[in-house]
Amino acid sequence: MVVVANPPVVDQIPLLRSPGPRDSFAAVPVVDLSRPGAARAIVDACERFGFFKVVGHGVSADTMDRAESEAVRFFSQAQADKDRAGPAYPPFGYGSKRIGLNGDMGWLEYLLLAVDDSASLSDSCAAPSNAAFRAALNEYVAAVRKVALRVLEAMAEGLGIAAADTLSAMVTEQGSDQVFRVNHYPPCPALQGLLGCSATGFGEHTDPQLISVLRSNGTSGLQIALPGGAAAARWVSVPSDRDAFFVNVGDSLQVLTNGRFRSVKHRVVTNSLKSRVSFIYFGGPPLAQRIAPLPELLGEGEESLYKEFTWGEYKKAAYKTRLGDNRLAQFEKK
Ligand code: GA4
Repeated sequence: MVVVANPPVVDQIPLLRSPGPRDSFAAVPVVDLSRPGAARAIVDACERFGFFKVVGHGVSADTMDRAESEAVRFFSQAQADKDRAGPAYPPFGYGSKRIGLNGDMGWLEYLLLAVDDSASLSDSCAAPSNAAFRAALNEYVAAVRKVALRVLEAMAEGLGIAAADTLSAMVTEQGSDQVFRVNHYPPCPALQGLLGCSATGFGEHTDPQLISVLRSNGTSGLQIALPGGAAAARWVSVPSDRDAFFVNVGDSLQVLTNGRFRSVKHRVVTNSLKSRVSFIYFGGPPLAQRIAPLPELLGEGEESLYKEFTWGEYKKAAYKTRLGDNRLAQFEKK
């Protein structure tokens, strides 16, 4: 009898060219939230890249460090203990290597967690069960959410929208769909030095929500695609900064601004020597929220580039796609 073994998981993870010094995106826009002019700088960065770095945010290093060290402790447990906190699908908890429901794989393990209306991890998900880890994450989530709200308010201001809370209210309303993700990318020694390749940590994609706010432990790996116009997009590495946050514009915000802000394509490449730990807060609206260009942003005679949809419809459609698919395409008016 011939037994065909399943290929090892690592063989199912696509390879990427290892980033070199010349790929570094030194010109990443930096916005100091504590200074006047932040709103304009944010709008400019969202129009050019859909991505920027935030400093002057006021979140204490303690809050970040505590959450990070608890996360490191969680991921260093035996596999069987971590598996008890899963699976991530459905609905939330621990996952490893498999991303989404349609076959995407990455060299990572993660916790996918729901955030409730009061900005805490939702009680509906018991994982993680460790009280100190939960407390540290709750403190971090409350702080990062405030940063997200300040950023959304600054965006509205910079866009000249009269009601300052037009965007931020979408993620604070009752039933808003906020998700928190803790990612751990172990070093991937199997590929060290192999033809200049690294394993994909998290494959290229855009985020479906309004905005995502990311913080990592200082290990590089995040790359964004610079818009190339007619040419192919160029992937650049974002220099890591453990004291800063990085903000991605998501698909929903692209639609709300009728394409003025661009939802940024990004991915993570593994490091062959160091672990990367990242936290990402995803600000999404309630499921019933209609996602359509804000009337104030439409010029005279300007029409929406998109068909009408609700966040619930978009999310449902998103979970039928592969990570790298263009999820907005099916909602574009032809
Ligand atoms: C990308 C942004 C967030 O990480 C996420 C991801 C989600 C998942 O990991 O379950 C998705 C992905 C993300 C978009 C397309 C679908 C859904 C995996 C996937 C293949 C939590 C989210 O909201 O959308």
